[in-house]
Amino acid sequence: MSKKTALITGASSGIGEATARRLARAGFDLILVARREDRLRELARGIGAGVEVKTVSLDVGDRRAVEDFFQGEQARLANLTVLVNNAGLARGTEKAQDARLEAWDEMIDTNVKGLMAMSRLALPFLISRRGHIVNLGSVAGRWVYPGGAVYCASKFAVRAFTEGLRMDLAGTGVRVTNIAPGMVETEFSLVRFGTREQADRVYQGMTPLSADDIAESIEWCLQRPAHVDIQELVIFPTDQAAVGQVHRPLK
Ligand code: NDP
Ligand code: 8X3
Repeated sequence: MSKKTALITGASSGIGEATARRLARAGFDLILVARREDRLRELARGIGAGVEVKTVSLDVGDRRAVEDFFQGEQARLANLTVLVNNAGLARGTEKAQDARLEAWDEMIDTNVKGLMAMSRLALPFLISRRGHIVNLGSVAGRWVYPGGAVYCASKFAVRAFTEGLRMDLAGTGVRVTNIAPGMVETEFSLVRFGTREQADRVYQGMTPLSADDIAESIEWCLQRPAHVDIQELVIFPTDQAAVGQVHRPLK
């Protein structure tokens, strides 16, 4: 029987990287996507023998590049069973009236349009194998916070898209899951704020989730029997009672 292939976007860091390691151990061949291909290659080198790993330098927000990727990888995609739409980012926490439009474009292009294009183009393969799409939403896709208008809007869109996909795909056997984490210590805050000092302050005095906590949850969703679809998982660190309510006992 042919092996199953998982395509993971944003695999050069954080949750995507941890998910790649787990799915490799679970026996999937991998297609790993991100802009920093050197990081992907390093990750691929650390994954043991017996797993076929293809690394692809791709900006998921670049529609033409995404289309070219799908066009060029038809043979490898024939075994596509899992798409993990993880690539995403936040830029800044400025108030809307102070924000840069470029930052808004980057979040929408990556978190929303990129995720939608990847899903649309992967669907023919996933339908033929009764596959599974896992989207990285966020608690920011349920609760808005000050300075997060556009990042939150992007994650609300991910949740709506996930629910819509489930409806449109009813009867195909394809499962769709929205993973909605709270605070996970990855490069996310470094990308958002730009300095290590500001990034470290986000997690100071509390115990955040790790990338592998989320990867484990993703793997669990994939391992449910074919008749079980986890539509959404909301996962907070114990120290985060709600968006904006963080307990910092170690401070
Ligand atoms: P990281 O910054 O550690 O990882 C983000 C990944 O996305 C990187 O591999 C990056 O790779 C990739 N990426 C970003 N932009 C693009 C793009 N245009 N094209 C392709 N790849 C891209 O953050 P996380 O692991 O924390 O984030 C993963 C997902 O989880 C995101 O969607 C994020 O919104 C979500 N999330 C994160 C939370 C957190 O607290 N950390 C909480 C809730 C959700 P490269 O730069 O090489 O392209
Ligand atoms: C990332 C978590 O709380 O910074 O999605 O929005 S948060």
